[in-house]
Amino acid sequence: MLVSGNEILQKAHKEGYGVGAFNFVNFEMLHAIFMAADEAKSPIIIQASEGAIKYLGIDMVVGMAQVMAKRYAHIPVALHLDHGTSFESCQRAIDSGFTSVMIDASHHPFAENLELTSKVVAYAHSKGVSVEAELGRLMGIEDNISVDEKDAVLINPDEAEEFVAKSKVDFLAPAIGTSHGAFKFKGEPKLDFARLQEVKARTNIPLVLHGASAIPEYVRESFLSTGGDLKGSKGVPFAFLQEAVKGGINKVNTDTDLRIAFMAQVRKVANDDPTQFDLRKFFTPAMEAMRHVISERMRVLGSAGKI
Ligand code: TD4
Ligand code: CA
Ligand code: ZN
Repeated sequence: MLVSGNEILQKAHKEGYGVGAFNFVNFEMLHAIFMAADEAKSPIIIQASEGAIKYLGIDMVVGMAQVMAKRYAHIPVALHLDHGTSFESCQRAIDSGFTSVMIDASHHPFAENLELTSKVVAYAHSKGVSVEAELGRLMGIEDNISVDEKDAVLINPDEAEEFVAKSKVDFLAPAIGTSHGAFKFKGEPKLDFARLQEVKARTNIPLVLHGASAIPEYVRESFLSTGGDLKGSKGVPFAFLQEAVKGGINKVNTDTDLRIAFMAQVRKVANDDPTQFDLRKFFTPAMEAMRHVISERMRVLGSAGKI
């Protein structure tokens, strides 16, 4: 049975470890996540973006998640809406069987973000569903943040304290310098850990790291060696992920690493045998590579062995 996000993240918050929140867009990704959780004995959050919901249909997203949760009944798992853009989107997810939602209104002014988040919290909590909100902005690679600009883009700890107290939100995603995708940093990786610690101290709730893919060297290499192009790519190093967990991060959003690991194997099979067209011959090694990346991440974040 799917459990609420709170059930998984309150424990992680108290015991000081990070739980991977892995995105899926098909059965193969979902299966790889569960196989990894089973192997590493780790709780999981499985999440779908609005794009994934559009691609699969919301009934398929929830249906597959429920079947897998039942098949792996010993694994604590929450189904989370990633980057919900409106009250209606969150409401639809909740009514369809999601057990956790994110309302992402961080591009709105503080007061509007607070108002919209509070509205989602009221509805979600009446149904036993947990809510994540975001403060600050994820930085893109083009943004060369100067010291002055930093306070305008990254989370403000005073605001975080007020936001959490007033909205009663369950989890908060603080912008501390990550961005989505494969191109996270222009120069050396840099995150604002001091700001993170301040936000944790002021809010004392589970915090969420978006844009947390690491692009480990062997994953990059698996893609490059099949003729793939990842020029300029840079992820969040494992040591930074661990520092972030120490600083109070408990939910670690990971998608790009899974996509790259999976597609590298699809490319490899296509290169190795141009006559191959049995889908299973592509997807079996792809799932296997993804499973490996995920179970390794569970050990890095400290969620391995927690069930
Ligand atoms: O929230 N996420 C996942 C974003 C998924 C986007 O899905 P669509 O393409 O359907 O919009 C993350 O924070 C993942 O960060 P990562 O570092 O893995 O890119
Ligand atoms: Ca946002
Ligand atoms: Zn995200």
